[in-house]
Amino acid sequence: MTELLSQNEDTIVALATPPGIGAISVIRVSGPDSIDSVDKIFFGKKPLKDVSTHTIHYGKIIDSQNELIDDVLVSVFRLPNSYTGEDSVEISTHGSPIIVQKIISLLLEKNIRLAEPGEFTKRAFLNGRLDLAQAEAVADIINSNTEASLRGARNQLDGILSKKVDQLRELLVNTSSLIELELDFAEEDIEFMSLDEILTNINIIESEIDQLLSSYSFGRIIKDGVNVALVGKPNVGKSSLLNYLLKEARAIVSEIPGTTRDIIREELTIDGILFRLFDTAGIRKSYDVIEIEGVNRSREVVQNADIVLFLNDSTVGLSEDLLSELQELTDKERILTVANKIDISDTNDHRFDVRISAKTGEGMSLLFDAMKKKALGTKTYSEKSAIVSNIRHYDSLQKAKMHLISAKNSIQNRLTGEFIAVDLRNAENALGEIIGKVTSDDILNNIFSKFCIGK
Ligand SMILES: Nc1nc2c(ncn2[C@@H]2O[C@H](COP(=O)(O)OP(=O)(O)OP(=O)(O)O)[C@@H](O)[C@H]2O)c(=O)[nH]1
Ligand SMILES: [Mg+2]
Repeated sequence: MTELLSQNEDTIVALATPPGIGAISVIRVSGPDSIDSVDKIFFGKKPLKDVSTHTIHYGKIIDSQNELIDDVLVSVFRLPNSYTGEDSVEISTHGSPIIVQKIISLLLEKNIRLAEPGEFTKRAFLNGRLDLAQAEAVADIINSNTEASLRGARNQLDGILSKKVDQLRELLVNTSSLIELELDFAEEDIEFMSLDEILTNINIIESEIDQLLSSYSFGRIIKDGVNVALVGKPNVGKSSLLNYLLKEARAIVSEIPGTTRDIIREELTIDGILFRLFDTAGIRKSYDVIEIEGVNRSREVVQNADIVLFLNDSTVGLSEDLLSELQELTDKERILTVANKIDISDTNDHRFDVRISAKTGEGMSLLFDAMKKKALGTKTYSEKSAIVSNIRHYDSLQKAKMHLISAKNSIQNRLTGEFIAVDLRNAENALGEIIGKVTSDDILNNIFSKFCIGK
């Protein structure tokens, strides 16, 4: 498959570094004509066609009018050990958009076309350099903005999820092929695997899938961050807490209830995890149209939050009416009930999960611990655990699980091997979608169109 694809593909070019002015820019070329084409505009000690793979060469880029465009460094990668699995060249130029534009135009005249978004990585996938989950991890790595999200994406690029999925697929393949073999020998009445053994295998696979599914809430939080709604009655200190966490006077704080009207959104990283904080209007009955709109927005934020940080004034006590309203708006498990202003008067009401002072900072580390625990759950994952962080993978795992359940039903209902085998094959295909053993053009286009050009 590798050779065929490499020979049929066009040669593509794109700027791989961010557009604009920089110290250097890197232009990436990949495909069967890449070395020959660059040779037509590059003049160094020797032609690139004569250099070995993974070497760097100094030379000049000169156009057809003999004009010097730039002196550059060119890296040459020959198939199959390049990023894309094809012959590739990377041209490092001075970081001027004009130089980049001129060099790309010269290459476009040499039987090369502009790359589509993600096309280099798509070729890496098609040429077997990466599986699909790993290719998706490349995008996640580029987009990661916290240490935790980078670590998660790295784990996926290293193939930890892929390996797990592949193992499960293999176990399914083995099981279903034995059932199919048995069908071929139906006349002879030979049993290759007992129904009990089949059932045991299915149960093993199903419980592994369950584990992967349950890692999703963790994986998603690691990758995308946590939405935290700061809610409560007016004047309890929501904006004061936001300001304390951000270490700046971001939101207006006053002793007048109803100070905050609009949603204020800010990001905060705690221990490498991204928390997206939403300060909201204090929830109360109001006759002011603007405040009413603000309160409506507060409720919306609650519904979309992963954590609802329900702040109370400890000098007043827990707002029971608001707590029951919040419990109707969101899952009870998401609510963190917090007492604020303990510098004035502390409380021993055991219904508070945490007690803090947004003024003195007392209790903050306990608040952070509670937020992390709410966000990540109590289950811990090691660096080597397979973790699902992509909704596409999650959906495929659920599909696989559904087919396994259907296979178990077939066994229980004493249906013939054909039925069980079909369910197992379907489950196998669903798992295959994750790593790209089974894919459609739609899936691929959908994944790679989200990449940037040049990746
Ligand atoms: N002593 C003390 N005062 C606090 C604390 N937190 C907030 N305050 C005061 O409480 C008042 C209200 O604080 P805000 O942060 O504006 O309260 P809010 O919940 O954002 O109020 P709204 O935006 O009106 O809903 C201000 O006068 C703050 O200085 C605290 O921990 N201790
Ligand atoms: Mg406020």
